[in-house]
Amino acid sequence: MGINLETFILEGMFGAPGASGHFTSLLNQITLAAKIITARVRRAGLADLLGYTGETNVQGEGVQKLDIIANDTLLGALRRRGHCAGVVSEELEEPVFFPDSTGSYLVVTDPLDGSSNIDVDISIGTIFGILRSDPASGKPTVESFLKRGSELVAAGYVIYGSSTVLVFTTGKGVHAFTWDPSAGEFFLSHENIRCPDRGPYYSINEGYTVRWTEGVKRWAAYVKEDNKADGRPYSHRYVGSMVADAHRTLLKGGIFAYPADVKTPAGKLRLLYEANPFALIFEAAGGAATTGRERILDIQPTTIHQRVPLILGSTSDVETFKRFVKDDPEYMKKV
Ligand code: AFP
Repeated sequence: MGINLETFILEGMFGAPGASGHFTSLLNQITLAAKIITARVRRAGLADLLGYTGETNVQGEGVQKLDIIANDTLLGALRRRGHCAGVVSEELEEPVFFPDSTGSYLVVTDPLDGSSNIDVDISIGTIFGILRSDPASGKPTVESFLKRGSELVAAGYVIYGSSTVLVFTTGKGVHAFTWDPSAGEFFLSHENIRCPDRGPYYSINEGYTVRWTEGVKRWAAYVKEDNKADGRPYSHRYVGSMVADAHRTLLKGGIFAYPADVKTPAGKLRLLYEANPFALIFEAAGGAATTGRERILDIQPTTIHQRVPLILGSTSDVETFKRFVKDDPEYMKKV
């Protein structure tokens, strides 16, 4: 019989001397939310859950019904056992605090990433990161969330793809669990994932070529050159759901890039709940994550919905990208 996620988490807890069980319980609640969201995603077309609500979120994007469902499901699960003191969600302008909580954990999340792909049955996902709030400094505030990614105690994502897979790390190993709908359990399917050192895919929105800085243009030309010795040209893949593009990159190798460009020097993706969780996962799997200039996990956040250029993947592919933008004066230039 396979190892289910709950057993895996519990066994991890028993191996941690002095563990209170709160962290394990919190992870279990996130798993519960993932099971509920999976069920909703799988029934979306049947249950009239698709389509826009007519509202816009803090990023000015259309809010879809499943976005709201995923957000409410996660908040409900996290509030339940009192281990989580507050949440920053992509869907909410301000953090949510749970005043009754006695817990010392904070969660950052994009409850449903890639939601413009919902209506066309393309993979979407949930991203989460867990921080520790310092109980000695009283009730958490907005500032409590403004911590470097290197301070995350755990991070993970759930991809709702051809199967549902939950991937998480506490910063050491990266493990994936595949949802078995007939058993109603996540079973360990990939233990100690290692991101290959290079290639064979590059993943970037090629439609924005006109906005790229010279360094990014030269890098994109380089990965498409014919050079058998180092595996070029790379194949292009771009889903437009970061969870799907990053999941493929983690397992197969290569590079995912949502770089700075001349229109958006700060990039599009969000530091706290998109870039940081993936950066922790990639580094724990032997990969890398950078803005092109700086290691993602070293960035001191200043606001909760801050955006950041994000390049992640195989270490040698990320290094190559960095070389191309190193002396590019336009890259991340403040306007
Ligand atoms: P949506 O949630 O609005 O679909 O955005 C998805 C996303 O944040 C991320 O998952 C993708 O990698 C990226 O945006 C795609 O953005 P572009 O459409 O600009 O390439």
